[in-house]
Amino acid sequence: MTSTIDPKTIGKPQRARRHVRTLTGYLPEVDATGKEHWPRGEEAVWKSALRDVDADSPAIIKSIVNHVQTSLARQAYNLDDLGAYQAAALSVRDNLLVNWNETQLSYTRKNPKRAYYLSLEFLMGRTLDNALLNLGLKEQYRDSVKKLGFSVEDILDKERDAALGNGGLGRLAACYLDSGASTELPLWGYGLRYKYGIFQQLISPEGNQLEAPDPWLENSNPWELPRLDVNYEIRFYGHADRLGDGKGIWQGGQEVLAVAYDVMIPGYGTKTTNNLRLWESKPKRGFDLNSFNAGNYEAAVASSNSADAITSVLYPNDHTSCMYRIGKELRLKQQYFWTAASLADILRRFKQQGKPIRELPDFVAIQLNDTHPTLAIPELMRILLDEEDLNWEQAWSIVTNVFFYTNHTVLPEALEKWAVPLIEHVLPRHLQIIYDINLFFLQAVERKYPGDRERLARMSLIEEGQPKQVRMANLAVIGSRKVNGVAELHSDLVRTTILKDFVDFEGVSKFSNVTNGITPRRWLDQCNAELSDLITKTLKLEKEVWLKDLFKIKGLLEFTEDAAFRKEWWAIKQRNKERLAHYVQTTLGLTVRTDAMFDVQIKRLHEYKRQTLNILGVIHRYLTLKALSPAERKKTNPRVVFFAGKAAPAYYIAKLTIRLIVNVARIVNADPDTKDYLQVYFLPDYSVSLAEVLIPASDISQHISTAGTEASGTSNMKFCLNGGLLLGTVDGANIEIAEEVGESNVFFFGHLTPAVEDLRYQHLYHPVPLQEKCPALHRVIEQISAGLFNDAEVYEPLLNTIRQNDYYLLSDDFDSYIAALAMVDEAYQDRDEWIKKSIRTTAQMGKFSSDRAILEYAESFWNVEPVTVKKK
Ligand code: 26W
Repeated sequence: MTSTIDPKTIGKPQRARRHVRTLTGYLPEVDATGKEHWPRGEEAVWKSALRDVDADSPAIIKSIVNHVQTSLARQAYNLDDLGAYQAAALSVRDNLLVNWNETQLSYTRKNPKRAYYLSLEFLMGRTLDNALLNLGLKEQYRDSVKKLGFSVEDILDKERDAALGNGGLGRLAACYLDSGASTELPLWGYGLRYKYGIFQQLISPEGNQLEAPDPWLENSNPWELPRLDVNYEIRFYGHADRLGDGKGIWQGGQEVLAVAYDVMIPGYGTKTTNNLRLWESKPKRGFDLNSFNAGNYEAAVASSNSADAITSVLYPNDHTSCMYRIGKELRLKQQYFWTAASLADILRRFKQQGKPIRELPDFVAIQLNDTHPTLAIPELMRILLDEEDLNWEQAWSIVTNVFFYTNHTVLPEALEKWAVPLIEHVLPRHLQIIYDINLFFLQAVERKYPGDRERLARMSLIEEGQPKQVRMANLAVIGSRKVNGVAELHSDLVRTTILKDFVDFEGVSKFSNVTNGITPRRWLDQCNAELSDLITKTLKLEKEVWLKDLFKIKGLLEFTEDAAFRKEWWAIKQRNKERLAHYVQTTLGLTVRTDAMFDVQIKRLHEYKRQTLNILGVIHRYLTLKALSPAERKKTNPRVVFFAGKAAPAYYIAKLTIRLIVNVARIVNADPDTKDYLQVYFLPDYSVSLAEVLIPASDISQHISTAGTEASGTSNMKFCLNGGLLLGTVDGANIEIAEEVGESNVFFFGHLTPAVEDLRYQHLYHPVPLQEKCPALHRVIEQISAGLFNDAEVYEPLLNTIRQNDYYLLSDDFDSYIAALAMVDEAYQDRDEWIKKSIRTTAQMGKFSSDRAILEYAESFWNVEPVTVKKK
């Protein structure tokens, strides 16, 4: 990299320096008549050589074998499934690149307003199957690899998940990229290219979660395009001096290189192939030659190590922003590194149009995926003030018309706050700007609410205390044009609780809702091909028609009374259950009975999601079964309960819950009295790919968070789209699912949100002994304490969270939960009616397509329109 640095500029304040000779930066020269000039060489020669997408088997075989020879340097006799996967993936990638180039060129030509989705997480999962489906080439590739001696299913299985996310927020970002491309919106994603994704989860014999690194890049990644030509220098530390009128200068410190890697995002049934640009950190100068020559070898490599470390690993915390000091600084550097590189890249692309900077909001909309990218607000202010030389008002007006902020949780511990001394150390100029933003903001608040000190203190960007902290949510709100929650109830709670002061101050119109969605390509057509084919056959519609307009599956309703259709519908569910049983058999060596109801709860382990309530319900069922006579047991509904999910490594109580589930499973599954009526499984290492096996197999899925805590949930949508019924609380998107599919097809229980605060108050100031309040739960808890599931004392901390504060209201919801479970049993007895409920549920899930959600963002937030990429 050294060659790119012109020593003359060392130490002089620099905008994130750009070194760009980008393909996408090309602007075709047009003459007076508007006719484009071919840039170089003979146009005909180029045009005849340019390839198109290979859509027929012979061409596909040629391309795969070409990569076996030239990319893998292998032959037919030493090619295994992994090699076949890599060769097939490279050939599909070539097709994606053809469309990707055409798409970027169309955007450059048409210069539309673009949207950028800034997310610190993109939980993409596997790509090959999705790319084949979106290109409409799955069958061609199935035939081609078959002719080469491979099964497409086996090679698909060789791909590692790109697991660059923790859970809901990261997967939502991935679904939105698929929908952005499928609705032909000029939408790019910006994130980080972590060397290690979310940790691999292993479960020890005692039931402890162990974490192992996820070296997802070890077999190289065919789905990314290293863009060594696109890189920016990002500064940290150093010192900042004020120059007056809000301007300043930032110098010294450490500079790190941000290098781009592009991931192609193909749309479904369209040529549009958008881009996900992931940044990787590299030392600016390889390593510090001077210290090396001075014999100070540690120092020589230290700066490069610290540079590399920035994008080394994804933080595995989901909902808890509390971390150790060291971890905090690196997380802050990740957030600034990614937002600064992304903004520099966005501004470079905008500037190529030669338009004045004040028009930026007319051509660029930036969505902040939670508060993690909030530093983009002071960073854009810094660029506009210090480098574009705008005055404060001009700069602030541009900033507050470019950004849009989505909140994904109201849990207080998840709202990010950064210590002022830390920001001062790492980003001295940004702290100055944050203080200036706060000053002007509080002056405006004071003008509207003179003397209202509490309100000023609540709304301030700075939280007093030792140390002072910057409230990132407050900054995201005042720096954004629009703010939204991710489900109706959640957006209401955001307006009436955490951001109430800002609603009062700025007016409610700024605060709206966009209910989450899921892509029906991956979460129906890809993971449940049989059901997808049945829907296509039954609706007598091209698959492409209903998969791009999910409301069309409402047509299934009229087949509810069709017994033959119901038979096919149920047979597919049964085969999906056998596929899951096969997965458990091959990975855990355990035999799952498939003539039972499959009950599934899969999501991150968190007290508010109440996996603990589920396992306590399972123990209640077990004790009930034990108390029955063998004859009575025979009348009960065999049930198989599946759990899966990772706990943040430092989240002790969540890990205890996993241990309890694993040990209950061991005892219950081995109990001769009950093993034919109740089985429990904790499937390790939950991932997008495992969800694709679990979700089509569920009869019932559980979304049982304490009311008012789950912002939306998205797995609830995936289960219902695959004909699974929902057992849940009146929370998040469960409510809108029930509105769409009909309350009679959903099993609700538990207290409602408005009651939660009072109940918590009761617990604190008027506690009722558990054996009195909920004898059924008391019995279960005392059985655990008595050691029914071994090492009793281990679970006391978990049980005490219920005996004492019970902050998540398990003791208040237990009885209605058990009653709801009994309702489910009873409903399952009438299989025909159950299948009708399943059909009615799937048929009315149209609203929950992420296409609907992304078009809402485009129309009511970003003012961005679809761009048709012309066929060559
Ligand atoms: C600072 C640590 C941290 C990391 C991630 C705090 C908070 C988060 C995310 C916001 C947590 C998250 O994934 N939230 C989930 O977002 C989904 C997509 O909107 C919702 O469906 C889930 O209800 C919400 O819990």
